[in-house]
Amino acid sequence: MRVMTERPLNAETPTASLRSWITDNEVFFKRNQGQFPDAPINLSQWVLRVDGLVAKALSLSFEDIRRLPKVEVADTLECSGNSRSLLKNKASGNPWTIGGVGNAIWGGIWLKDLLEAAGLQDNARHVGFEGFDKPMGSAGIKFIRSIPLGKAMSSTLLAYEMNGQPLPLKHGYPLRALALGWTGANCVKWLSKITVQEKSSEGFFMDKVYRVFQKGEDPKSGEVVTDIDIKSIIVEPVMDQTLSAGVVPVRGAAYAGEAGIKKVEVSVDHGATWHPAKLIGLEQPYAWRHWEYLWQARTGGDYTIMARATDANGIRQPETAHWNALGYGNNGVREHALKIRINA
Ligand SMILES: Nc1nc2c(c(=O)[nH]1)N[C@H]1C(S)=C(S)[C@@H](COP(=O)(O)O)O[C@H]1N2
Ligand SMILES: [Mo]
Repeated sequence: MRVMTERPLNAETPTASLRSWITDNEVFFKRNQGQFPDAPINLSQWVLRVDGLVAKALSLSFEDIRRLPKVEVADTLECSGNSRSLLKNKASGNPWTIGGVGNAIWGGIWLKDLLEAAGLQDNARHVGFEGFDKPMGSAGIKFIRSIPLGKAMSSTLLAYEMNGQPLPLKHGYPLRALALGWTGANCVKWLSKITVQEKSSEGFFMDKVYRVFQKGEDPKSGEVVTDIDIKSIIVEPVMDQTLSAGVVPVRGAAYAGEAGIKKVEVSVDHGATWHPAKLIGLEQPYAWRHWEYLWQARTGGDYTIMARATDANGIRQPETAHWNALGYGNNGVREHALKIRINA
């Protein structure tokens, strides 16, 4: 993996590992604001508290969680800051290239089942999540996030398995939230408490970051980063690769959060003309779709390859990314262009 920082651990999925539909747990990108526990906590001591605007607060053991109906769903998880380093205008934050993303099959329970067991009060509007990782840095702020009740009740999972294995320590053992199709920041790891609230949560991780704003603007005036926008990445060939003339497979993945993928097109002439790519591999809600275009490269020279995806609602990736101060959601077609050389 390409490690950007060791403490806290921030590392991206290697490009070669983005070629398979399932991203192996070992190479799945790791994004942390704080220090995760050194060793798995003792399951018999772990408790999940559900409180706030509920009829009856709950304290659940891991066994209680395991006794609820299990579901397995695919979800492509992407960090809000993925592809930040590819922006022409630099934005501060971890210098992700394209590897702040991965796809896994997550096993767990629907958050809805827990919330229904606790019973919602009439003024319930948001659901807050708290993890037990240790805050880092002088500010010492806990990673607390909330999502709107609608998302919590419709499509949010509490996962204890990742690709058929117990949720790995670095990915939130023993239990994490997954707001399906939403960026990683909405998916709190090492869950200890779930609180039903009238208002969204407050604090650094809600108000200062994970919002789309321009330099000089109050971060809080910006929209909260939620659903992942339509995007495609090229995973084959790679930047600056030299290839021989002939059939050059161009392959990648496209994803759109809660929406499906309608089509992907590829250009090998810097965006002048576009060719339909073939959608390949598995198709599942909330999961990326792999695609390929078999390019007949006849003439030697330098080429710029680009991919652009359109989601099921007909929304196409922007030609260039919508810049914002923290560089979130870079899904620009040009920002993801590859330069390669063909030898005749
Ligand atoms: N408790 C806690 N949950 C967290 C974080 C964190 O620092 N602490 N980071 C978030 C961010 S910004 C992302 S992108 C995802 C990354 O999940 P992963 O490390 O399993 O890939 O976890 C999210 N959940
Ligand atoms: Mo993130």
